[in-house]
Formats: sequence, C-alpha cells, structure tokens
Amino acid sequence: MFRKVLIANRGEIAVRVIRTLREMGIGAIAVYSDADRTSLHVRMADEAEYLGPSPSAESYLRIDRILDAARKHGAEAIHPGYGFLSENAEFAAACEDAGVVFIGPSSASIRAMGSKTGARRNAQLGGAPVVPGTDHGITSEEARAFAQTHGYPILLKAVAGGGGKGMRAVRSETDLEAAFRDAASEAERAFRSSEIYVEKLIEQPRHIEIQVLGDQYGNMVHLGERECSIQRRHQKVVEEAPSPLVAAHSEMRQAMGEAAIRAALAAGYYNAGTVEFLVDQDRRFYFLEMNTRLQVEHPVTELVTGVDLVRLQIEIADGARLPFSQEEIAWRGSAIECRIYAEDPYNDFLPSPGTIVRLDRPMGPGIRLDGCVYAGWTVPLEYDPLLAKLAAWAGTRDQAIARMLRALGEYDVGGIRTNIGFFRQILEDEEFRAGRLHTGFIEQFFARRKPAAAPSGLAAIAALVAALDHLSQETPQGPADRNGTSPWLAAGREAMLR
Ligand code: MV4
Repeated sequence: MFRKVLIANRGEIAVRVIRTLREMGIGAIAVYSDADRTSLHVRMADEAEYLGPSPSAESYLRIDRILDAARKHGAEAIHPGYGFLSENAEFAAACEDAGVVFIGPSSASIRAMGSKTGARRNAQLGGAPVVPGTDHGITSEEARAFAQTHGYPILLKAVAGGGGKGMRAVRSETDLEAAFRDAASEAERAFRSSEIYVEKLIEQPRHIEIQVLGDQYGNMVHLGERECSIQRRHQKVVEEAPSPLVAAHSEMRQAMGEAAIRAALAAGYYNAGTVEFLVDQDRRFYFLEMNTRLQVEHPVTELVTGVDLVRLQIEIADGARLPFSQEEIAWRGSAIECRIYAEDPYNDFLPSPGTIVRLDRPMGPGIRLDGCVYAGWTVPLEYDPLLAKLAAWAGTRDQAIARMLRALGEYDVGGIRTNIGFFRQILEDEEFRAGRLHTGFIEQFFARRKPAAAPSGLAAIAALVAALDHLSQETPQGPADRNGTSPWLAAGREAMLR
C-alpha cells in the first residue's frame, strides 16, 4: 500500500480524503495557495507544500507544481478530489508519465467521457438508453434536419460541455439559427470548442445518478442511485439516497445500475465514477453523461451502503480487486445531504465570504458533517464558498427529514450569511416531503413562496416576516435569533406558509 498520498485539492474534500488516509495509516500531503495558508486541510495534513498565489490557475490547476510537490514529499499517489484537475485527462496522463498513481480512472477513460458525444457513443456501445440525438458535432442545418425528423423542442449542447454551458433549448424552427449561434459562441468561450450536438429536450426531468465502482481487472458494481433533482443554475442543493422515485419503483435500481455499469465498462472504466441519467415523466431513463471523479454528494451513498468510497478508491488505485460482489451490496435507510454555503439565499445567493466568529455544529444520532471551517477562520472569496456538507441518515425518508431539520436547528454559524435557514424551508416544503422532485423544483419553490401571490392581507404579513427573517440573518448575534430560529419568528413564518 502507498505510504504517502498527496491531495491535489482544498476545502472539505481535501479534509474528507485526509480522514480516510489517516484511518489507513497513510501519510497525507496537502497543497495550498496564499488564500489557504490557515485552512483546515493544511492543518490536518502530515505535510504541506505551497503551490502559489490564490487564483486557482496559479495554484490548484498547476500540474507542474503539483507533480513537483509529489516528488519532493515522496507521495506515491495523488487524490484529485472533485473540481480543479479531477477530470483533466492531461493531468491524469502527466501523473501516469511521472510514475505517480492517479487515484481515479485512466486518462483514456477521462478523455472518452469528457466528450459528451463520446460518452453517448460509449453508452450506446454498452446498450444503455440515450436520449434521441446525434453522436457527433453538427451544423445548424443538421440540427434543423434532426428537428424535422424528431420534432421540437430540441436541446443544443456543447460537445465539450458540462454544467449547462453552451446549452440552448429550441422550441421552433424560427429560433434555431440564433440559438445555435449563441450556444456555439458560449461553448467556444467556456471550452475553447464551439462544437454543438443535439438531443430531444426532456421537459422537467428528474436527475438520478448511479455510483459505480470498478477495479482494474474488469470487475464493476453499482452502489445504487442518488436523487439530485434539486438544483439551482446547475449546482446541486440537496441530494439524497435512495431516490424517492426509485424507492417506490424498485425495479428501476437494477435496470439503471446495469445500464450504468455497461456504459462505464464500454469506456474501459475503473475506480469510482458516476453515471447521470435523466428520468422523464413516464419514468423512462436516459444516459446523460458520466462524471469520472468522486462527487460532492458521495456521502449519501456511503451512509446507505456502509462503504467508504475514498478507501476503496485508494485500494483500487493500488491494484486491489473489488472486495465485494453486486449481491453483497445492501441499502439500508435513507440519507439526505445539504450543501452549506456562505451565501445569501434571499439576495440572489450572493456569496458571503468573511470571518466566522461563532460556530456551533450539529451532532448526535445519524448526523455526518463534512466540513472545512473553524471559528476564527476567514472564508476566502477566491473559491467556491462551500463550508460543509451536512448529511442526515435515518431508517426512513421521513425520519431523515426530521433528523436534518433537528440538525439544522443545532447549526449556528456567526459572522457570515449562510443558506441554513433556506434548507429549513425546503425540508418543510410539501412537495419536497412528498418526494415530488424535478429539475425545476427550486424555481417553483420560490414561485410558491412569492408574498405577492398570497391574498392581500396575508401578503403584508408575509413580507414583514420575510423582512424580519432577513434581518435575523444580518445580525446573527443573540442566541435567540440565530438562523431565523427564534421561536416567535419561526411561528410567524409557519403561519405564513400554511
Ligand atoms: C438535458 C435536459 C433535458 N433534455 N438534456 C443540464 C446540465 C447538462 N449536463 C445536461 N443538462 C440537461 N440536459 C435533455 N435532452 C435537461 C438538463 C438540465 C438539467 C439536468 C440535470 C440537472 C439539472 C438540470 C437543470 C436544467 C437542465
């Protein structure tokens, strides 16, 4: 087994990887930028190496400096975390060339799945259902011909895409030409490739993804699904396992799991990966894309399967065989994760970096907190302001929701704004509680809550309550009004929502 592993990342995921390394008796080497000199991942690591200035292009994205750090500290392997270089085929190849083990799939698999049309071709090779569409980049004339055959609406997508950039829905031929130009120029700016392909548009789909895990000898299992339909601007907000839809239609898990494994194996995939599916209103599922990394939301899978995905990633990278078969994997209970951000959900989710002056963390039965903050630390403005991922596990979904609400009530972050209060409202939402989730959920959630939509007398009260709630976020000082959990404030809000 490796004696030392370098973590080419920061924040909560670096801390998450360090924790498993410590449990495995492996030395953890951190890397950091100027903004991260006092960050928790640096404090927790056995050794740390400075990379460069705060902008990630000058630090966490510097392949040369990261490989120098690995050599200098004698790291035999690199865990890339998520984001940064985790899905960069050149980085994986540079590790391979430098004789440092990349804890992830081969650079060839990353490259194959990085092209969205390449991913579709692999999925089809493996016999997984894909949305009707093209498997190569096209011209606007070809997009028009596709729509004439398959009908509108269609969705133009960037071949090099991801994260919704370079994506345009087209509902009639009149709009096609302009949308194609917009999509291509956005794709060019974001990915330095203007290549566009087309799919039929699935309206208000659910986003359900399958965790897969394979060794380097062609063995692969799936660890079930995660429901990730609650997103805002292509950023996930709440994730859960199992999906309420799949839990109600248990045959879906095996069908989606087998499709995911076949799509991944077609690309020669090994290590941990996630196959994303869209599920339409008739519960038909379609391969969407594959993420060739450990994902932010992996804890909910760990909670319901009892598996440590990071440990398995490291063992597989070291050449181990999968230690279990598909039949040995069992799912137990229900897990929900909230991404706790330093941001203001009532002011267009504006990032709210700053110094944390007070921190009370939720604890107790069924609670898992993957964080990177401590009292006195200043959240840097240079990076994604994810403070922690709060996960709750319980025997049933209803109990997991109750447990999450209890934990959110215990959570107190002073000095910066957070989205903790926003999660309380989502978890109290009737549609959420009923498991009626889809990718338009957040938009509809805000529409349901618009004070203007309430009857006139109530509207004034609702606006007042919202204003008070907002005030409590601005001055999170007294113990009574933290996170808007003051008893009378909560009662006022509940009256508004009924
Ligand atoms: C789609 C779609 C509907 N139909 N493809 C968004 C990100 C990109 N990776 C793929 N995305 C979508 N592809 C077809 N054919 C809807 C989305 C989509 C979406 C997907 C998953 C989660 C949230 C989403 C929000 C908006 C659009």
